[in-house]
Amino acid sequence: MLSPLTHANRRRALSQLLDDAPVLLIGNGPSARNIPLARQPFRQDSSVLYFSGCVRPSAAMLIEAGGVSTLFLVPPDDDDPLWHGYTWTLDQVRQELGFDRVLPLDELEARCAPHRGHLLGLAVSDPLATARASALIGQPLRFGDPSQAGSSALIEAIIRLRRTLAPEEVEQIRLAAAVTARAHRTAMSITRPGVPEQHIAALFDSVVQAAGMQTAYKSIVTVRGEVLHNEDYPNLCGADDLLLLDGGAEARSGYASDVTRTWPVRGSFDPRQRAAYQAVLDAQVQAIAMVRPGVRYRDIHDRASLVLADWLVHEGLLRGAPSDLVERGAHALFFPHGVGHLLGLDVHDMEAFGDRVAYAPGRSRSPLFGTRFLRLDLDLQPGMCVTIEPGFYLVPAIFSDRELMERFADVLDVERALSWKGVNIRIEDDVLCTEDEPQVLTAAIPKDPGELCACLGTAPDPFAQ
Ligand SMILES: [Mn+2]
Repeated sequence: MLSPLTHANRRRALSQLLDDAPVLLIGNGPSARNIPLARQPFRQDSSVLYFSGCVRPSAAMLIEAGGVSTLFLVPPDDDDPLWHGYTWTLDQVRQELGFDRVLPLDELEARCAPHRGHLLGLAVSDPLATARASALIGQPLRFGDPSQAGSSALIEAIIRLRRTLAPEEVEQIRLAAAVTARAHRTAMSITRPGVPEQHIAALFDSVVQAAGMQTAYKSIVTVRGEVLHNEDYPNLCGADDLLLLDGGAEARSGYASDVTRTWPVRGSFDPRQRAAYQAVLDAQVQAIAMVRPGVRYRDIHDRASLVLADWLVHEGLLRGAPSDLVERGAHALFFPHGVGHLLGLDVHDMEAFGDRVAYAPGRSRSPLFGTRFLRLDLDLQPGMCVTIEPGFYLVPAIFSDRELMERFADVLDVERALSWKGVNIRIEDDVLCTEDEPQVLTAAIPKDPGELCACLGTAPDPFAQ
């Protein structure tokens, strides 16, 4: 976890950026699974976490001039020692988290009253917390709608603070990445024909949980990698299949990791799988090498696209000059998503605030097929952490789209393309932009084909009947 001093410094920096305007942040509340007592796993809102380190449900924070900060909590219940074995006091939390004051949550409205009309606030994923914040700041708030995500000045200040990571934040991603590496290697070790996806997914998640962490998002573990965000595990691994695993641990402090590897179930690639794998790997390695200060992220996306287009022409799936094909977006028939995104406390960091986070002023999403899913187009700065994740897929929805098929009829060999069905590959690492060489924070997870295959099928499936 990060120190109380770090959080206090962040609150002071926020106040300074906002010329001492008062800020109200209300965190997520508990969410019931079925009966009130049985709850969903709790995840604090990332901005509340960033400025407080508080992982209790139903916390709120008022930051006043100079960064003077009050935390509001629901006080402990008299029966807590009976049911939970311990209790705590508001003053203990004040010392633990380094706040100027900690008060009962029901004083929030009274304490905010003097700032009426001036408070800045945010929407969070919990609708009740968002409604309460909306009433207090006097402005409509709606989570998931970037135009109603909160007070603009506050969001701009948070983006400025969160967009580059301090060394202690990078250290947290490294902690998550170390667990992610263990989980990926363990998943590789039980992969062989006949193993259910469900077993590999359960084992991956259990390694993360055994380390005291949660996964940063629902793990994708699938032999149908062409479904980009496939979250079900109904299949058995077939001998000729590639298994795609997109999964990452989240450190206890909230910082995420996000890694994809793709490997052959049989334990070795067939020639076509190997060729496509090498093309995606070449694209990824060249893209990673470009993660340097001042480089426009869109150019990294284009480089990865060009490497893939070059190979697609070589294999006869596309015809024409690779650079022309990329300009037209033809490569996106096989690589339909962006090459990556920002990473931090959120796996797509601050995505709830919309494109103002990851697109520089004056830049907006390209309307072009494929490139419109590019989530990031900033000039990189030291301290930014990004993913680099090119892929190659045969997506049925693309090849049954008549408009796309007509548009690219002159450059696409449909029959040859469809003969690659089942070869779906993504390779993803978390990369830190530094003053010089890029640092791959997830380099411990094998991706060199030889090293990768040596990790496959080396252990029994612990869930086998
Ligand atoms: Mn990702």
